[in-house]
Amino acid sequence: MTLDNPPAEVPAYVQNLPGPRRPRIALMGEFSAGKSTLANLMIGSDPLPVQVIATQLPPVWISYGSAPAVIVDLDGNETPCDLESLQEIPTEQTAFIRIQSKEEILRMCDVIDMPGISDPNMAASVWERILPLADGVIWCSPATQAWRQSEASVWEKVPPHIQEHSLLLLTRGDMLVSEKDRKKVLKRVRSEAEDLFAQCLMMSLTQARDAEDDPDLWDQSGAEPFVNEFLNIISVLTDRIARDAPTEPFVYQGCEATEAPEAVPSDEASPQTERDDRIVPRRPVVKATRPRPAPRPEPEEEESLSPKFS
Ligand SMILES: Nc1nc2c(ncn2[C@@H]2O[C@H](COP(=O)(O)OP(=O)(O)OP(=O)(O)O)[C@@H](O)[C@H]2O)c(=O)[nH]1
Ligand SMILES: [Mg+2]
Repeated sequence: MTLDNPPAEVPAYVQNLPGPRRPRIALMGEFSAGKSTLANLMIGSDPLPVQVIATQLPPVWISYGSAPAVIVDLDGNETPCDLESLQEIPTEQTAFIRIQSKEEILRMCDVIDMPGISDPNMAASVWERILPLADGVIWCSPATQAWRQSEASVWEKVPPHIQEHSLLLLTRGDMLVSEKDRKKVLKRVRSEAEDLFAQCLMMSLTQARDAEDDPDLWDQSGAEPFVNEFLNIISVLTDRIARDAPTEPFVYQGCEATEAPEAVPSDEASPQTERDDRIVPRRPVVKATRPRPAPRPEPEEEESLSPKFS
């Protein structure tokens, strides 16, 4: 299967996916673009190795739950996966590694951390066969060399129904020297790629990761607009899946979807709430044991130790 040649039948490795069906967001981009850093930032518990130079990982599919990690091969067979010794995974025969975690964001969506698109040591088929299972993509492209021709030529093959629920995220915003440079790069990339994504945004993943209880650093990182766009996409996809689930291919065949996707809590305190079921990002929240710094724009009751996306 390739992007030009989608599968005629539901692949074996999809038939045993545990329900419920949630929107699936694939993190894609070139080698070292920040995909795993973003996955860890979104999920909040660092389930993924970052910058494992010697290791080529197959797609890592992260969903809500507590089952141990497994390697799912192309026939749908599952074998236990030791996350400490990922080096030995034969990527050609592997569909994906499945990890479960009980983090809040995973109640809203599955996250699929993909290998780099132009990794010379890994066949493109390793990610191409998983991409059609995604509902949307966050494409990471380093701001210092954003949106190269090699990225554009892969993206143009991605089906429009995935493109329209996708974001182009320019990572490493902190590596550009000035605000003027950041605006210039964003303007250039938007002029080239705006029509191919729901939104193009820039942020610093490392600043957002390090923001912890520092709302200024969180704002400076550019994370807030990204979180809002991301949550909008999840909201749209959740509605669509609820509507289309009975007829959708690749979904429930062979697995029981006993539980409907969970309703996302609304923020009753927010005056900007446009819809009753609108999902609202959780911003960095001060640890309960620490003194609170300056007044926060939208205080939240929930405790959290790090910035999260839910
Ligand atoms: N300064 C800076 N460094 C970043 C940023 N995002 C990621 N990095 C760093 O870039 C390196 C690679 O990040 P990864 O998240 O492993 O990249 P990846 O896309 O998962 O890489 P592969 O899976 O190997 O393709 C790590 O050292 C990150 O800390 C950012 O926004 N700013
Ligand atoms: Mg990675």
